[in-house]
Amino acid sequence: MPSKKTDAPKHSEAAGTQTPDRANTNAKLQSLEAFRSDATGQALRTNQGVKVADNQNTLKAGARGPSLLEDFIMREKITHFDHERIPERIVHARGTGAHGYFQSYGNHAELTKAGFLQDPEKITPVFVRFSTVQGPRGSGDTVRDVRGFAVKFYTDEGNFDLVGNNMPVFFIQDAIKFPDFVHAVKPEPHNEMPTGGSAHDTFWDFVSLVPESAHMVIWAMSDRAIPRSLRMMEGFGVHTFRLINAEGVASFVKFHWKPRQGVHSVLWDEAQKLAGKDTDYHRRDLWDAIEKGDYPEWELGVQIVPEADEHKFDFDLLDPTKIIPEELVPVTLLGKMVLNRNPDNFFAETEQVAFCPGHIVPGIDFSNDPLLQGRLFSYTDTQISRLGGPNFHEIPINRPVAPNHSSQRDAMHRMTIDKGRASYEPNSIDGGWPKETPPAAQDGGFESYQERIEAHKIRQRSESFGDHFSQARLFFQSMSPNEQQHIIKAYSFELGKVEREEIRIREVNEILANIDLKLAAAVAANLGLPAPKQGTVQVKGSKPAQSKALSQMNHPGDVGIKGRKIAVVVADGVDASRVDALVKALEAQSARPMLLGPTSAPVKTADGKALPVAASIEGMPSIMFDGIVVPGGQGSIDALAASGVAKHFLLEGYKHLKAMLLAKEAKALVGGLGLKEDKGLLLGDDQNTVEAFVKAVEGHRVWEREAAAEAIPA
Ligand code: HDE
Repeated sequence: MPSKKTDAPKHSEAAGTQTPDRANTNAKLQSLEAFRSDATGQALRTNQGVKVADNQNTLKAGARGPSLLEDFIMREKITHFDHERIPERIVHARGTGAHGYFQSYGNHAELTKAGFLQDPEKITPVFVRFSTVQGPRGSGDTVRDVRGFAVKFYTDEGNFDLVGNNMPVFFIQDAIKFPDFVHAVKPEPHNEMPTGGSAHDTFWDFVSLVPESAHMVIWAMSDRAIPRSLRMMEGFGVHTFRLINAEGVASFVKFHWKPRQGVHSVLWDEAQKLAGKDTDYHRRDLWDAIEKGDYPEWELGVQIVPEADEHKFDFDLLDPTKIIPEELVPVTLLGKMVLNRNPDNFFAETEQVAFCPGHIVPGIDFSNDPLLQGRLFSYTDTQISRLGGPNFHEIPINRPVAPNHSSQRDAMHRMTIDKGRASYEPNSIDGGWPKETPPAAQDGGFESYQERIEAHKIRQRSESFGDHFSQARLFFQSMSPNEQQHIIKAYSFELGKVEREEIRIREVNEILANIDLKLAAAVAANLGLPAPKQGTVQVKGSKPAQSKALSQMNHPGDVGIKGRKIAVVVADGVDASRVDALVKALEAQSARPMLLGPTSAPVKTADGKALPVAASIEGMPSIMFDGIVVPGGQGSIDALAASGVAKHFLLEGYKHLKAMLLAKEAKALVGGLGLKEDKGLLLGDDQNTVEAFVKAVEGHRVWEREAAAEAIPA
């Protein structure tokens, strides 16, 4: 990976182990949260604190009589219930959150004076919210979409929100186009369809008319849009920001989150099935991993560009449709984030958390990216209607751990009781407090970076934002052959759902042909359109022409198979000792094996004992697992061979390129299903075969199998 670390890496926590520090860290973090409430052992009361004697019956005139208006207990309860919902987010409505902490790898004072990046001993609490963009709150987790990756750092100098996505670019270059883009991608206005996806006319109409979207759209058609897990996504700040050190020297930076779990996706067929079989697939995966102690970790990195090099690139650093290829500027790792605690209450925390790219701390500043500049306005504005007024910063999940005193007063839902009479500044009545703090090297007041600007007031797009295709081409050409095929299929699937042929033709001829003629020809063939012979614009191409960091194949992660879910499929007649040995071997690798039977009832082992299972194969189909194990015992194999559901389970696992380990007795079953032994379909349960299986799970999917798996029914 073309990343480099400053200071020594702090991977002291080996996969699956807990350091003694962890309990301490959690205790420290929770001591900052005096507002958590626990009702254990407490009386049920009204909102006015009155103890309730009967929570089962409304006050009535006689047991069979009418209800009485005077029942303040029932009215209070129902009134509160009637107002339980708040408006969902306009975009990113579907989300899931987790608490954790950030720790710097060293002192990065040469880069920034931000305190949380100065001291490797300092633990900064964080709250992260991952989200999809298009769908409403109740929509499926695995739809093809961009994922939000928003992190709130509760630093002791104030909150810093890094409100990013799992893709490093965006659809548009100027904030004024955001409502148009969102109206186009959201469900269509006449019938509110489709939920959670971009495969419809208005989206493709817009993006085929707006070539600046080409780069982001190809990311959205890639496997990045269907992550295997929220734990296995990269995160990006997208815009160029500034970091400023104590001497006032600024550098441009792009923020990156690199997951130690690797960057992995599901296949499109899996994504679609999961959306039906388990709408909550991603949130459940994150929740379970944290509950089981498989804490996901990301490293925070930056690409650093000295101010003097601002114009050194053949794209504009201020253009949010561009990446800086890592070959040109490697990622310097600054610290790590660990997610180690699930929220206590979804609404109070995940729903009420309010992010804003404008929440920054001394040592960090913005660039003039016109998309970022628009966002600085939008987020606070939207919180006011979503959370009911300008005091949303007082909701516990949004409160800074840094002290907060100002002359702001009143408004809806004010919770602070401000003492003193002077709610203005300057004042002499309250001794002049609270007072300004002049900027300083450390712990000073916030000071904006002084940038010299000499310009006309003008509505214009900079010419340096004009190249829309070079980096889309770079992306496509950096993909592995499997990934390229997935992209071709995604465009073909989505455009195949577009009703208007003129939109399909425009996308193929005026967008795809400018990205890559082979891509355009393949999609055109799938749509029954003629292949374009040439593009519509001159594309200068990107240097380098390929970038390794763009392909997921180059992000395997470094935690082995920790936290990977393995289905262990058993039936009556299974050999208990072989099951036990396999489960132990997998657990030794910190994987999560789960026993599945024909039903949820225990199976009977070959020696006549009852073996409990966690679920039935019908309830937990193979799409929910990373690997499949079928232990021996002829009776068990025969029973599975006679079960349509079990055979479908194995066929689907094979089709989805999963690693599969089957006992030797299953050879005939495997052959009968038309499955072929390969690097990831292994027969046997000796140590070497188990090791090969572990390796195959680590590889995420058996990519070599993809062509052979085409013939297997979906
Ligand atoms: Fe957002 N975006 N956005 N966005 N965005 C919102 O804020 C907006 C953009 C992102 O988990 C909203 O609180 C504008 C880029 C995330 O709560 C809203 C523009 C990136 C989240 C809004 C953008 C993002 C949001 C809706 C173009 C990646 C979810 C609710 C100028 C860098 C945060 C809310 C969470 C949410 C506006 C573009 C990321 C309406 C105007 C680019 C992760 O204010």
